[in-house]
Amino acid sequence: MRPLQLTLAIFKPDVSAQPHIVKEIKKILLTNSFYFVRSKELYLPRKRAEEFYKEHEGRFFHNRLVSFMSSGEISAHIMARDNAIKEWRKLMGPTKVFQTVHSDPNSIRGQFGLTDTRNSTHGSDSEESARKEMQFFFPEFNVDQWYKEKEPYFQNGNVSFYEEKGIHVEDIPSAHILKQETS
Ligand code: 3AN
Repeated sequence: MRPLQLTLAIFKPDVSAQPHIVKEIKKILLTNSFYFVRSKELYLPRKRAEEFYKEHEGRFFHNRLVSFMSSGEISAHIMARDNAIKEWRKLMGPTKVFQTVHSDPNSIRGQFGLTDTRNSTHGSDSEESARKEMQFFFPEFNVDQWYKEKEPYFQNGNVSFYEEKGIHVEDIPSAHILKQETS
């Protein structure tokens, strides 16, 4: 079996301001076999938003985009799944909401997007950008170590979802816990 793929998902300020939509999107991810590996809520200062969207510098929507992304709380999530990058982008739907509401009404952007800028969610578009983006939001997260130590638990479904933290954690065999407790 091929290893699970990691991607970075962001719930943008339009979504984060609406807890019932956050809940709905999390449900969509969980029912589509995504694992939450790490999650955090944060405010992105304007400078950091400019850095994150550096590739769009000079585009007509750039200022609007960075103002929006630093206008309120967001949440960032490291997600794992087979083919996670493509599957998450498929669930999100195309970028431009005004078209997506017609072309892909059941997608996340089709259902919850407000405008082409305020389009609910972000998803990395390649393995290279996923790595960069995970590093941007989770500098403490070591991708290679995760693949070595944790991926097999996720691959085999030996993980449980902890509501409180909003992430999946590996099921540690009791023998292992016993060993930890007695050593
Ligand atoms: P995606 O998020 O679908 O990968 P990108 O990377 O082309 O799309 O654009 C990044 C973000 O810039 C989009 N999520 C959206 O918020 C904003 N954006 C892109 N194109 C437009 C546009 N034509 N008008 C307004 N905002 C846009």
